[in-house]
Amino acid sequence: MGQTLTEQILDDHLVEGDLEPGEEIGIEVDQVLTQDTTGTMVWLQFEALELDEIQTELAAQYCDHQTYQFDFKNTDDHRFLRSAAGTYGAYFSQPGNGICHQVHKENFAAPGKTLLGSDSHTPTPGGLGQLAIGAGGLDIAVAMGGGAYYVEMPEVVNVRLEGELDEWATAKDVILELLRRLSVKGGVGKVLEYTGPGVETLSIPERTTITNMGTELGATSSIFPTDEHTRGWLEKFDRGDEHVALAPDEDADYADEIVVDLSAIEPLIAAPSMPDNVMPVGEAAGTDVDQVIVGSCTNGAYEDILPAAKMLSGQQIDRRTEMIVAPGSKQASEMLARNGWTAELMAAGVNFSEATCGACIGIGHVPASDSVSLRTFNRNFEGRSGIEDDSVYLCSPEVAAAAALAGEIVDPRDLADELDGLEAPGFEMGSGYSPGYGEGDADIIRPEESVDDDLIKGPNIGDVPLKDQLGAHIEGPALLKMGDNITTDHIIPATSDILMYRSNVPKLSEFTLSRVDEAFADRALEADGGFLLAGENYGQGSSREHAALCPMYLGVEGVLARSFARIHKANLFNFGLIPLTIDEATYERIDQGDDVEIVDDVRTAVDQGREAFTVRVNDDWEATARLDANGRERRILAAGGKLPHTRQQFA
Ligand code: MIC
Ligand code: SF4
Repeated sequence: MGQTLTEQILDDHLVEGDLEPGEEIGIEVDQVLTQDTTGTMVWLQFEALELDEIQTELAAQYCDHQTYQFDFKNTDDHRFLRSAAGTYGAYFSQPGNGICHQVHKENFAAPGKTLLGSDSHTPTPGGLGQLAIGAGGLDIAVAMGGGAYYVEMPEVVNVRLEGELDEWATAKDVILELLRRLSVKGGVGKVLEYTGPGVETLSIPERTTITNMGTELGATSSIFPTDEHTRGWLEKFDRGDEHVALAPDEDADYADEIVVDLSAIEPLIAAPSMPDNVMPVGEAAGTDVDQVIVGSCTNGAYEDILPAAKMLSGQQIDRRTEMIVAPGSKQASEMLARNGWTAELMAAGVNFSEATCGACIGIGHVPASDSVSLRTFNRNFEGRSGIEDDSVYLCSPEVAAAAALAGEIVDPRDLADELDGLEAPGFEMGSGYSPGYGEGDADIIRPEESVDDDLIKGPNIGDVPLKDQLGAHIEGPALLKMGDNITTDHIIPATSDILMYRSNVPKLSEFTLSRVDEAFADRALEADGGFLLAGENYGQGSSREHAALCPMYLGVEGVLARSFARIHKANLFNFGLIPLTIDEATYERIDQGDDVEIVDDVRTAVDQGREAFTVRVNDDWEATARLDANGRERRILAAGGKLPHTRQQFA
């Protein structure tokens, strides 16, 4: 039986296990990427592992999330990151050079290689045939030290693309269509592999919009085969020699097949406040729009912004609406400027942001109260834009530009009928990129150009807290009862007032779950132990390990949930918190404040590989909770987390 493309790449990198879905495999990591908000912990952990230099082929440190440096703490973080990259041998992308996924795609993404990144949208270069996976920071630190990355062998699903996109339909609508069909849980444990005759109709920026947002499906990764589009993209950056022909075997065996007829795709929109709340744009038409933003790691390429620029050229945006363009990289900004589009957009009334994540996590351009914001981003979780009760819609640049012109949500096809001369902009590849990270690139410091050989730690850079080894007895209150699909944005928000403490865990912990219950952190500290209680898909969204680290710091011992999101579950193990799965009846019956005791000798049960644990509630009734963990995860849990465990191993 032939192999899927995913299996081929995994096979090439396999160091442990068999490619059996559901079984754990260990893979060699060729490249790592990290960014400013997860990177500080990565390097502190790398330092704690007492290693001298990075062992992967390439490591890249980006400064992209908080580039406005509102507070010296952010600037201290950036200086620390530059010093760490220089000291240990990573490329350093300066603040303002762009969002990690876009800059990596331009400079380093390499077909057939593996990439591990401390950001959940790391799968973006899957559009170039790279097998890229998002993970917690500690997993990145260990991989940089030469350790394998362990992950459950995913099921590989064939997403067969047929036909060709019609006018006004875009790659963004393809991934929104998949979210509509599969939901934010639909990709958990899966790699989505795109095949079929529709593939060749999509350019690299279009493919990477799709692979980027596969994360919103919960997928482990998403990948396209390579072809002349891939070669052409690499050539634009003087990297044509990195092209590798990649395709699944003809008799590859997929776990499942999803057929998407591109010609039937129409303009879609994800309504507040989940990326899978998808509907045809027409169904939301007529809603007044206060703010429009085009950009982010999903739609921030030059080619993504170009259609909006063409639509707005010579026009004026509606007086009710503010519009911002936030390019994904400085390269994209430069191309817009060189080709005259910046001036066109400005004349139409658009404001420009530097190339940053910014507004995507509520840093700048926070919507007004009780207002509607339309964004070409990938996430619209409630409150993420920086204001509670926000109303954020996700859509393509075309739909965004149409709304800016009309002042309300409108199907661009209807607007084109109304407005004389508004034509479908189509998709056009850019030319005239400046070549990537070679000598003379002002914004990327190559390892050999480093200006640092020691870590520079400002007063905000703290230590990595550690947990004791797992003991025999765990008991404590159910500290907080939560519903389904709780995101890591709920657990540790990323807004600017909080983000500056990512390298200061004691301070950051004060904000733990504050979006759900402001009193949580105090209650947890006081209880000094206890559990979190949650519904399905607990911890979806961001890869931020702080969502496990901070509860650990507050004394939380474990999470009882109906199910877990992949990266967050790994982060819970990494910081020594026990993730237990419970059934619906048990979830319904436990109330916040109830006393929960694991009856078994937990340490022995974990060591012996036991799956079923008995929990006793209020000393009154009992239920079964399950620990779904392999031997490695159990050893990590027993050691009190991955850092102590890895130190033992490296020693
Ligand atoms: C996000 O989109 O939520 C982030 C901010 O990029 C996170 C990383 C972080 O929390 O620092 C992610 O996607 O992993
Ligand atoms: Fe940045 Fe938003 Fe992309 Fe996360 S999803 S990397 S915050 S642009």
